[in-house]
Amino acid sequence: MQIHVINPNTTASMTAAIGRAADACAAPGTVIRVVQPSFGAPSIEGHHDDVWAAAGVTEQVQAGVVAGADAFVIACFGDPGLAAARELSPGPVIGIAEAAFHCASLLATGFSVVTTLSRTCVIAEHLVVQYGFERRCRGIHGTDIAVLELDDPASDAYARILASARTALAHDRSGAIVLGCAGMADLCRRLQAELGVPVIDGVAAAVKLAESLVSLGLRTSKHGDYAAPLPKAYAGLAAPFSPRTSP
Ligand code: 2AL
Repeated sequence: MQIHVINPNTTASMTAAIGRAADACAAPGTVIRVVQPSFGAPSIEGHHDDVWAAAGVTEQVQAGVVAGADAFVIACFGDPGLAAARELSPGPVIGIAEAAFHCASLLATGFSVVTTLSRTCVIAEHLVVQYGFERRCRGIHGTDIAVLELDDPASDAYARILASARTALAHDRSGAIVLGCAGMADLCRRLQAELGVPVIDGVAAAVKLAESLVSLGLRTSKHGDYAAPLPKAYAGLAAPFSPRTSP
């Protein structure tokens, strides 16, 4: 099976790190193809970045469908473009935030999210409500670590994330930690060992859920709003993204 893992930002080193995290958890027989959009922001840290990331995701899903992807993972914690990607793809599309919320809820009655800049907390908060996890998510903690700091081995990001997770566990009545950025994937095991509670990296969670759904023969429902977008000619900058024929 072929899973396309989309890093919605344009930082190649982060795309490579996400690819390593996906490869590390993929089952034998799963081929991971890690891709990034041809345009957009170097990191997704706000609503404006998010809009361009969503468009970039649709670019990569359109290309991936043609290339024969069985499933897609959107490897950014805002799950940019998730619903649009599900319209475009016959196979499952899994966002790392939604995947992590589901996995955390199977392991603890409540979870806390530890994320990057405080300004991104509201994006996670909106997703919690949209996905119906209000009763499970007990707190969302910004660390004020910029996404690309996570890419820098010399930064003190690990220590700050660990401290924030300890605060969350002490005050939120939560039993698990969800990591709120794809760039935190390689910190997951070490954090879990030190914290002694389940720590969920959405990239691994999404890859394993995508594999499971494909193995079960399950695909995105095309009955209703995830039906293929109606064919029409988009104008200007959006013209190359015009939906043509149903997949
Ligand atoms: C992210 C993420 O996962 N990738 C990115 O560029 N921004 N999330 C976040 N909360 O900052």
